[in-house]
Amino acid sequence: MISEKIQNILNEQINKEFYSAYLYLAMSAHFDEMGLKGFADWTKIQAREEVDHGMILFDYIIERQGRVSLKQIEMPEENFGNPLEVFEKIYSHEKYVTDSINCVANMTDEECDLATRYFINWYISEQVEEEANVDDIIKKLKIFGSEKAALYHLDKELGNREYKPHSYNS
Ligand code: OFO
Repeated sequence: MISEKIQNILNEQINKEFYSAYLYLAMSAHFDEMGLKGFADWTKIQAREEVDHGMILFDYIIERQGRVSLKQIEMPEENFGNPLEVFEKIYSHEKYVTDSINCVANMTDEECDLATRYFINWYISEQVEEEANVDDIIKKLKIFGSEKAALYHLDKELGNREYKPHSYNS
């Protein structure tokens, strides 16, 4: 069984993951309006991954005989700017999520909860991957994001992303 402190922080993390899904969906709609279908697909797939992140936490709380408590999801903004501005917002959001996951890890140490510490390691690795992927796209956008032909090709490249359901052990 998990402690109340761990239960609370995991429930807060569920909310942050579902907010992330909302944010990426809003960004996807924004890209769609701009006619950037590949960017729209990439962010829509990211939204689905964020739902997976939330559901893994949801299932874990239940598995550990805790109580899931779903909080209100904040409304995301709707005006994100050009592709580089959107990805810079994504990067700073993911850094915020990384900090939040690190706080969960710290709390598992404080509570001597080794099972949750082991569980949260998956999220720590996932954040490393997410920040790196976004940084890679930001670098490309900084180099040639203002050239229409290059943006067209990047849009095609991002459109190749495929959704792979995330689960705790994969
Ligand atoms: Fe759930 O990793 Fe992004 O926010």
